[in-house]
Amino acid sequence: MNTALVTRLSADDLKGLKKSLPDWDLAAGDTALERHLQFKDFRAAWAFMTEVAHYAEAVDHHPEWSNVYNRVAIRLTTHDAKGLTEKDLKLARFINDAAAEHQGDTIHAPIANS
Ligand code: H2B
Repeated sequence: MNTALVTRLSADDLKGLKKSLPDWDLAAGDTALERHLQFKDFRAAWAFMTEVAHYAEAVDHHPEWSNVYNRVAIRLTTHDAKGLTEKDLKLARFINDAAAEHQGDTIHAPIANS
């Protein structure tokens, strides 16, 4: 296992996240990142999720997420490290690219299935 990847991010790393990942919010006592997205319709949301799912499976790092029609709520954390690691940042960047490709907009909702 690549230990550098499972080392939790430092307090300084966390401070930089507002700038490097502006669409994401720190959650769960700084142990997770969250992003809420809205797509044109279910088809677009599902296409986005499919792309992310294939990537997650390939890198063996999986999002906690839920979907209601055109909305997707995503939480990233590294279970093995009980907090945020580089793996979450990498997945967040991939998700940002996939969301842009599928025209997802950031929404501010407590949870997608509320
Ligand atoms: N995903 C996430 N988000 N965190 C993990 O710690 C994790 C994972 N661990 N996907 C992986 C799978 C682990 O359970 C397997 C055995 O490698």
